[in-house]
Amino acid sequence: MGCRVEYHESLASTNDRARELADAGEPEGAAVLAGEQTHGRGREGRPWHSAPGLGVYLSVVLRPSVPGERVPLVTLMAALGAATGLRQASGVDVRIKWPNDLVVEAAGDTRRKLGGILTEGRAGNDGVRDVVVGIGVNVNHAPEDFPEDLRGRAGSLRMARGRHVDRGGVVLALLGGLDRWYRAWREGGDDAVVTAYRALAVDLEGRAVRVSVPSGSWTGVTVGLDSGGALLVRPDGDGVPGAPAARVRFGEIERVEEA
Ligand code: BT5
Repeated sequence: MGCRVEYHESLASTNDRARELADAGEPEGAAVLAGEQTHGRGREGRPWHSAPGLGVYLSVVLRPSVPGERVPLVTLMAALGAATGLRQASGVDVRIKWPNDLVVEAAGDTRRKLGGILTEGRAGNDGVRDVVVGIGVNVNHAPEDFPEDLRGRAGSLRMARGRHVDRGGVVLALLGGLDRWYRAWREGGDDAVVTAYRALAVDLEGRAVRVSVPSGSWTGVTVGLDSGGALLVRPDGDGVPGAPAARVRFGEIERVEEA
């Protein structure tokens, strides 16, 4: 990872630039970094607030030889790589909220999101052609650096650790973590990733959640993560004993108060 790293002071989105590099035939592991993004994005076109000079905005080109249905595992692999790298580099207890959020638990049951993963894959004639993995991490933000609507739920490594964190070190830790878990995935398969992911994830079991997918939203209780990386959720009101849980392969999960 990071065999070649391209740095830009400002980009619309590092994922877009990495896509261009993939199109130009750059090798796997080529990376793009930006000091700020003017149109940083999350999943489903949601915006990613990318303040200049405070965060890390990184995208990497991957070319895994897998069928399209295994691309969601890339998100889990990258979240795991990012979380392990950040834990090592900062000492902060970074956790993963399924599927792609990097979070820290703060005092008083508040949880703050300090990073996220955006995976964009493209199909070729024979499986996946390339995948761009984008990682955004809030590094040295203070609460007032976030727009008002994010202030109560966004955090940074600095807020969690109580002092300034070197962004260069964060970049190296992210590339190192990604490298390690991408290799582990290719050599050990989905199991290796899913097992380690479970150990760092929050709310995988016994948590009342709202599941939002493009077709609508519903509530239930989490019962685990299956071997393919899908979240298992038992829908509320599902009174049939032993009825199988729903397999949620993508979507948005929010905690809800238990009735
Ligand atoms: C994500 O999406 O969490 C994926 C974010 C990926 C960003 C990286 S930066 C490098 C690369 N280039 C890009 O253009 N993107 C990637 P999602 O799970 O959809 O979460 C988006 C939601 O997170 C927003 O709707 C906000 O509620 C919240 N959010 C936005 N900016 C945030 C920030 N800086 N910190 C914490 N939360 C934020």
